[in-house]
Amino acid sequence: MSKFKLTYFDFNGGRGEPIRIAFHAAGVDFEDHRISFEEFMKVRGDMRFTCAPELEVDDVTVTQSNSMLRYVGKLAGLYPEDDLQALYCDEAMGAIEDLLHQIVRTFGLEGDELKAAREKLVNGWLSVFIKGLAEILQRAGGKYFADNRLTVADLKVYVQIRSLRAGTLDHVPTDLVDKLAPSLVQHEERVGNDPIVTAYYAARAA
Ligand SMILES: N[C@@H](CCC(=O)N[C@@H](CS)C(=O)NCC(=O)O)C(=O)O
Repeated sequence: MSKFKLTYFDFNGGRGEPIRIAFHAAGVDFEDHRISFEEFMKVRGDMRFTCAPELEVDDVTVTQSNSMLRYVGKLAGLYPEDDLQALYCDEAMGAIEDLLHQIVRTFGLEGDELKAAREKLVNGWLSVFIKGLAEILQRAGGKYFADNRLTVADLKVYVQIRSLRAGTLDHVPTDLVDKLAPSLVQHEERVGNDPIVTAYYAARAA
C-alpha cells in the first residue's frame, strides 16, 4: 500500500474533512498533516496551485480535493461503480466545490463589508445551492446523493451543511438550511449518525 500524507487546515470542515473521514472508512493509514493559516501562508507559494488540500501519494503530490475524495472513496468502497450513479455523486461534490468558492470570497472582509457580502451570499448563492442540493437529493431517492447508500458525496455535503448549521459563518442564519431544505437537515443527521462517521469522530476523540 502506498504512503499517504494529506495537508490541510486544522479544523473539521472544508475540503479536507471528507477526505479524512474516507481514509478512516477505508482503514488506510495516512499522515493527517494539519496546518494553521499562518503556516499555510508560509508554504502556499510552494504549493502547485497555491491551495490546500494537497495529497502526497508516496513521492507524488496531487491537488484538487474532489479528485482526492473520489480516489480515497474508491479505496473505501464509498464511490459508485455504476457510471450514472458516479455522475450523480460527482454532481453533488462539484456543487459543494462551487459553493465553497463563493463562500471563500467573503473571507478576509470585516465589519459592514462582511455583513453586506454575507447577506448577499445568503440571498443569492447559498440559497441557490441549498435548494439545488435538495433537488438532486430528492432525485436520488431522498436519502443519499447516489447509489441509494452512503458515498463520498454524502460526506462532502454533510460536512458543509453541518458547518452552515453550526454558525461558523457570521451573518449566515443557522436555520437557513432548516428553512430552505429540511431534507438536507435530515440528511445531515442521517450521515452524522452513520457508523462510518461516528467511528471516525470516536477515533479522533480517543
Ligand atoms: N479546486 C481546489 C480549490 C482549493 C482551494 O481553494 N483551497 C482553499 C482552502 S479550502 C485555499 O487553499 N485557499 C487559499 C487561498 O485561496 O489563498 C480543490 O478543490 O482542492
